[in-house]
Amino acid sequence: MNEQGLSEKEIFSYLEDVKSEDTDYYRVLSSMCTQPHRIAVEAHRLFIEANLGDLGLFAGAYRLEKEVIQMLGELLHFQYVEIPSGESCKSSVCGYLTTGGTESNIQAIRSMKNLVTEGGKRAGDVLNIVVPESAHFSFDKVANMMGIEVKRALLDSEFRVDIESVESLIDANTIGLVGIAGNTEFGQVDPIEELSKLALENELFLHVDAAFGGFVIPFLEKPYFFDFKVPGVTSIAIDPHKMGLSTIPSGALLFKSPFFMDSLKVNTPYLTTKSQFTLTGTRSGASAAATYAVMKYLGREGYRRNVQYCMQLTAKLVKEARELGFEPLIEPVMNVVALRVPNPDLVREQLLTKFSWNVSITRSPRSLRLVLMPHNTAHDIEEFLQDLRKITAE
Ligand code: 0PR
Repeated sequence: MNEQGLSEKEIFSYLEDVKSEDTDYYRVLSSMCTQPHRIAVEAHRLFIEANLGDLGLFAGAYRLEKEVIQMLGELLHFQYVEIPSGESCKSSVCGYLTTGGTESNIQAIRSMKNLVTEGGKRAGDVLNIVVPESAHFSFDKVANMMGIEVKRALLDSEFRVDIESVESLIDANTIGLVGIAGNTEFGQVDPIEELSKLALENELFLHVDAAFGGFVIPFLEKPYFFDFKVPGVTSIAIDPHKMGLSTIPSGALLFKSPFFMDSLKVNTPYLTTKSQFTLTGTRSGASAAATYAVMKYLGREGYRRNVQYCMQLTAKLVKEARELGFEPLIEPVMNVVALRVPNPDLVREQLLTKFSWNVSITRSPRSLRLVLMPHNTAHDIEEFLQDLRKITAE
């Protein structure tokens, strides 16, 4: 650090230079995040100093967090049950705003583990969870942090988890299952109802990772049962900072009842509140305000329009790619397309170096992965396909 402070002008001219190295999402087809909505940005600024790690000092931001959890609970069909003695929540749904899908997934599994090992039970057992092969790498962090074995079940030909494979992996040390509603690479939705049956039969928890799909699936024309309507689902991860158009960091973890969240409690003797069930201590109240504002501003209608727009781009991309001879691996379920092209790694590199397109690659099989977000336009898609054709014709 320099001894004497620099001038505001010097600092901001440097920051602006550096910012030019960042993307403004132009020609980005690889991201599940996007420009936050203007309303979210304004609300974020208004609550910039709010710390949800000390709820007593920031009662207003905390109220917004609770309202967001309530709205998300309604979106995800929680069953309302009044809990008179519940400490952390008044109604049956409860949860909190996390930094994103990674934290939500870690905490969901931590809650399973705490409930199963309460009072020193199962000491010495290596507990496990069964996740789809397509699970996000945040579950590798779970394994590493919590000493839980993460078993990966096979996928079917449509990249949904294969139920027989899940069943074959369940053993006496299995504590929970994970289903993904909108997997990262293909945008596919696992058969959550079948996972729910397995979970109920085997008395297991069922966490649904809807980090991406949570703000997409409820607004699709074709309904999928993936949320608290499905009886065995015990927790859901949903990220406002992805298709929810809020600011980063905005994730959310919802539990079916306070029973699950209470298992995460740690005493906080010197704070304005007695305990904390979050993973991080200091937490952004600005994110809560941003998410509250954009959800209120857009309403279901606004999110439906957003999803319709992205799905129209997706349909256009698939139709025009087919005309050029490129088939998608599956008929897209949401705004994620995995496109079969010859030599995808080379094509990806050339798209970037020659035409500044950012795309990503699926692991198995390797294909071009394209996420169609609100920052993309129909014109982008036409240009992208022209560039893809030039590269593959060489
Ligand atoms: N679960 C699912 C299904 C996800 O797709 C992701 C992230 C997570 C959990 C983890 O969420 P956080 O990253 O918020 O903790 N999926 C994207 C991915 O890994 C994240 C992303 C977003 C990556 C924008 C790049 C990017 O530019 O691809």
